[in-house]
Amino acid sequence: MIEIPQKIVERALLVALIKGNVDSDIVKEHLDELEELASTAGAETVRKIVQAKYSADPAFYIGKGKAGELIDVVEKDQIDVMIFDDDLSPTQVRNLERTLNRKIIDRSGLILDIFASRAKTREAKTQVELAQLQYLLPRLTRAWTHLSKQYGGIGTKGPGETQIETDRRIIRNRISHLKENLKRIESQRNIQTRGREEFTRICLVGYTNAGKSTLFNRLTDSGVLAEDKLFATLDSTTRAINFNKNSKILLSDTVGFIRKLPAHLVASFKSTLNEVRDADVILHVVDISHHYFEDHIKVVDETLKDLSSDKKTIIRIFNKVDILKDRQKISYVMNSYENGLIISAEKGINIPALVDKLIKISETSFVEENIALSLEDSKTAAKIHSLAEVLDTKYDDSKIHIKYKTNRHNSDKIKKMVHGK
Ligand SMILES: Nc1nc2c(ncn2[C@@H]2O[C@H](COP(=O)(O)OP(=O)(O)OP(=O)(O)O)[C@@H](O)[C@H]2O)c(=O)[nH]1
Ligand SMILES: [Mg+2]
Repeated sequence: MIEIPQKIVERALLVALIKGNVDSDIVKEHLDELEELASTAGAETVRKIVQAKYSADPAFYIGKGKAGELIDVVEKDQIDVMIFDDDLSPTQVRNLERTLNRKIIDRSGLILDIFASRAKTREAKTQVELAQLQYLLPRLTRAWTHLSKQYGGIGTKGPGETQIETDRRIIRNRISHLKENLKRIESQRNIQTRGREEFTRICLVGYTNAGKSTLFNRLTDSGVLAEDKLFATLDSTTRAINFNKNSKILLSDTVGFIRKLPAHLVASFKSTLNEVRDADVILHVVDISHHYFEDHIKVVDETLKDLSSDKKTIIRIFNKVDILKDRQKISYVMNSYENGLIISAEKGINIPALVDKLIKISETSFVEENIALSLEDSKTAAKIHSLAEVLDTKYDDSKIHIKYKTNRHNSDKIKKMVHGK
């Protein structure tokens, strides 16, 4: 008989602080989200603890007294790991680990772990490893400083320090190596996307699990992974859609957002997030059936601002209307949010209205323009050919007159090139 090893499910205790006047309902909702993240990472939540405190304790986060109280709890509930809804300092991690003798994970560490297990392509794997090492580096340093200060003495000087220095150097070298790799991958991507200038670029963004990939599949007939897990998508996928011959659209599906997305992740996912920056139009997918959907909207809006993409045309797509119980929300969002559409990507509800909207956008996002260049300026003429569909070229004694059609993004580029010099 073959014995199949069972997958070990870690038992988790989740911890959050209610700081100052923060609404306790919101903290509980954040803990529910942390539970989802924990389950995505493969842990079972056994208990959740909320501690009210004016501000976080610098040494123990929840306070030394509270940490002491938890010694019995983690023993009785056979807890393997404690997960905190905030980011912890290296000192806090060390103190908590010492007191409770359990693995201590913070929110960024958990999200990085999920990203690491989800990354499939070389690009995503490189991006995640880079973020993980950058997260690790200061922790390595500070944990050591802390240790040597507190204990000093034998074993904490000399060779020990050298070891840490070596580790840090190895990590730094690896970081620069990964950055180089990412640059190379990014330049390959730029080559691949050349020649697609006549398309209107539309990008799906939204809180994780809102239904972006499901909608992407519905609109493009693709089979990208869509599942009821956080961060199912890490890589962007782009497909052309031809609703009719005047509308040329490139639709991109990309990584989801979440509150407190670790800064290192956002930084190292720069090239993936370029899909958002380069888009002409953004479809912001919202799970309207979620109790806190408006908090999710805020998080996404803030992230778009960080990506300098909040001034683009944004259409809010309120998804999952098929499972919406509180029907009053429909009139509420229609009155509160301009440019919104209520759909179900899974059940296909209201998709034709969305398609109509996209066709209109892509038809009107093209402009026809004329430009006159000096006869010698063949460089700019060649550039126009690469950025636009050239409809007509005429020569007179002193000028080349080019009539072209392109999207607004490239039209701006061309005008800058011609008039800006
Ligand atoms: N009931 C219902 N479920 C939906 C709808 N759209 C998507 N879902 C479900 O919601 C879950 C998440 O869908 P995805 O399309 O993977 O969501 P996503 O936004 O791409 O998520 P990430 O890539 O993880 O950020 C899946 O289980 C889908 O089946 C919908 O209109 N109605
Ligand atoms: Mg997805």
